[in-house]
Amino acid sequence: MATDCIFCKIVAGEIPAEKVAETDTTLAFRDINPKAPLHVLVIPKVHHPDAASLASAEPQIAAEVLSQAGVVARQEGYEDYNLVFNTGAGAGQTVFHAHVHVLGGLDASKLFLA
Ligand code: DGP
Repeated sequence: MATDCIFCKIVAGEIPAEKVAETDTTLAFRDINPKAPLHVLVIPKVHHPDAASLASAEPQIAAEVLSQAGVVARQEGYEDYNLVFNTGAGAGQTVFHAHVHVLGGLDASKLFLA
């Protein structure tokens, strides 16, 4: 656990969150500031600063995070969804504990990359 990491505190139960799924190594909870009809964050319980760092250090857990993103989307009723990994402050990352945004219900025609 990293001190002063908000997501480590959610994992530890020190900060409440609306959890939607949990495995031994991952936690999924609703984003506090949703940007889509479905907006869930899937995080590893272990602290790494971003998704690529997690994948380099613990590829098995990175795979579990990705797998859980799909599980959560389908559980919430979305077969089609977007996964976003903001990496670095310049790219909008504000919490430096690896996480993937699971976004459902966005208008695909309005996406940056569409
Ligand atoms: P990012 O910009 O990729 O670092 O996204 C971090 C997300 O985390 C952002 O969409 C808001 C969300 N968030 C920040 N603090 C909390 C919190 O305390 N609880 C929950 N549920 N979400 C949080």
